[in-house]
Amino acid sequence: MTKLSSRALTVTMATVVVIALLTSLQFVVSVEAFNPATDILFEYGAEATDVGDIPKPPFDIAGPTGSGTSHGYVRVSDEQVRTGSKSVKFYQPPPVKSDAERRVLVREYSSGTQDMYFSWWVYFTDSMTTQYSWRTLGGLTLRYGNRAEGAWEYRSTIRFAVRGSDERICARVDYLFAPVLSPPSSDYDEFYSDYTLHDLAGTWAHFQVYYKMSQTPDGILEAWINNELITSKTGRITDPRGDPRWESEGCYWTYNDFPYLSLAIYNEPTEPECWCYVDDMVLSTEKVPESYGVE
Ligand SMILES: [Ca+2]
Repeated sequence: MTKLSSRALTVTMATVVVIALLTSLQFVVSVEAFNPATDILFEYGAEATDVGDIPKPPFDIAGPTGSGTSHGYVRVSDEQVRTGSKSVKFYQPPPVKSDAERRVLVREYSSGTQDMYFSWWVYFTDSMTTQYSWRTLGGLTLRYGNRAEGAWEYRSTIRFAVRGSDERICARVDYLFAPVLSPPSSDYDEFYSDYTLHDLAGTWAHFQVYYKMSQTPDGILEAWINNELITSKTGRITDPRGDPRWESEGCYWTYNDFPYLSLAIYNEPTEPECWCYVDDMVLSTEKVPESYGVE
């Protein structure tokens, strides 16, 4: 009886050891999946730019876009940082805002690839929790079409926005050939997270999206907040060249044949003055872990 119990105990302990080994192996593998030396396509943590300057190396857009004069800006700041001593401040002035002032954003068109993650951290201030409106926070976007004025007709996206009277953060997917202009896109899904702007105000929140382009039904669109998966759309065509409309409508790319990164506060002209901070923006061929910061 004693011998049997001892054997059972030994087997149990061996099982525990094996499970522990497997768990630690999995941990090692998941950590090693991200190698900054080989996986990073683009990163920016504001450390090499002077406070008050426009973020460098240059984004294709860094600041207000759209028409009208603007007192809004995107500037390097030392007021709130996640890593190092600087971050990027997005600022919108009080109402009534010009078109330019309600579109404060950065975009970078050139560093991507057709299978990549975009990771960034945002510090929402209380100034952003007093409002209710549609608001783009950022993500990855493909643009294409056949219009003479730069092929802005269609988009496919995986990005974050804010919705509803409780200012809930959601991941929004625009599927292939979603119209950019009127009529508004109808071919999209929004996946609500448990987070509201109010929940996240005063903390650094981690956003990450994954866009795997494919002309056959094995494309992937995914989004996480603080490493919590908000949506995972798999088994879809995610490259417009895999859709017959690419040929029939004579489409071409607006920028490149891969998604571009964008970050923004983008809301209505009547919204109050608001600002937030962004740090540690990374485009990567592997998922970026929570512990990574841009030196
Ligand atoms: Ca930084």
